[in-house]
Amino acid sequence: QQARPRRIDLLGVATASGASVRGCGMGPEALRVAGLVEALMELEHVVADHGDLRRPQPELSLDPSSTRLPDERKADVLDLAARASDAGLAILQDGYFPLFIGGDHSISMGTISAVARHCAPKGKPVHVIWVDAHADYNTPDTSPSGNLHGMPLALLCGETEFDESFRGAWLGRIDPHDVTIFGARSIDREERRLVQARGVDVVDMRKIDQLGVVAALQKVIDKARAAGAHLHVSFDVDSIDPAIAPGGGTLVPGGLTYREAHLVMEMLHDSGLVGSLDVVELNPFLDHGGKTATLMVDLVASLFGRSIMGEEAGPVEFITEG
Ligand code: 5AB
Ligand code: MN
Ligand code: MN
Ligand code: MN
Repeated sequence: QQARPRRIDLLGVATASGASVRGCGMGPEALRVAGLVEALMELEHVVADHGDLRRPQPELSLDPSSTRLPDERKADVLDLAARASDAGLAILQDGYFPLFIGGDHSISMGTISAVARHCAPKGKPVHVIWVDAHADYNTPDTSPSGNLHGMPLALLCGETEFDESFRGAWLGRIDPHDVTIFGARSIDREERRLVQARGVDVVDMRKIDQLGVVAALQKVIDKARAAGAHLHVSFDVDSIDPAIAPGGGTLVPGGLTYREAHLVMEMLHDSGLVGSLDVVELNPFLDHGGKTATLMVDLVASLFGRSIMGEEAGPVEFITEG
């Protein structure tokens, strides 16, 4: 184990190819402008910014009015997922903490693949906490929209309704039992059937309302700790209530409050189990003066040890190699 300061490797994936609403390709830059690197450095972490992966010719030939999935968009998503997976794997194998910033949520096909590929040979279990208004467990067959940002979990969990073109060497696998969807309040009918059939743990907003966010999250942390798992946090900005996080393309009312979201990050920090993080779906074009970007920077800072009473409170260790 290794105490702070920690080396955090930032990798942007500047794409909206998995979404029908354009703009979240600008997410990585907005997070930087909002002070992401400075916030982490202020906590005495060392940050290495790898810049952004992007398609060779951004958005040039995409038809913005098309909501079904054109082949070109799919090719883009797969290309970026493959590159994010390889880059993320290299960061993990160097023993550093990969902080992936999106980009739409299809990038997690690659980022979580990296984690799975890193952990599997070592026999290290993985637990994914998917903080999101949505379940993102559609397949091309069940999806009402055809948008790949609604499908990453199903792909990663090995649903068969994906054609062979998805199955490159970059694709890692996770067990549906090692996934917790946290904060959900909009799940499609067929998608819900699939999630239930596979035994994915869904902590929906009603459960959070009833149990309280602390008890709800503690169960997830306890499960990950008991398994000795690498905990990957995939944080979709639309998990937060749209009133305080308007910068997203698929907003749903009734999300996490400011304090609930911070408490989630603070508790995840204190758990010492988190080994990788995605921050996705931030759409600066829809944001109000950087409000959502700034909130996300503050939430990431909470995950990396910022606390109201100073840096000493609670354990400050993350899992490391070996
Ligand atoms: B997000 C919807 N379930 O599949 C679909 O923002 C929305 O990454 C997906 O969570 C939202 O199109 C994807 C209706
Ligand atoms: Mn999502
Ligand atoms: Mn979402
Ligand atoms: Mn979204």
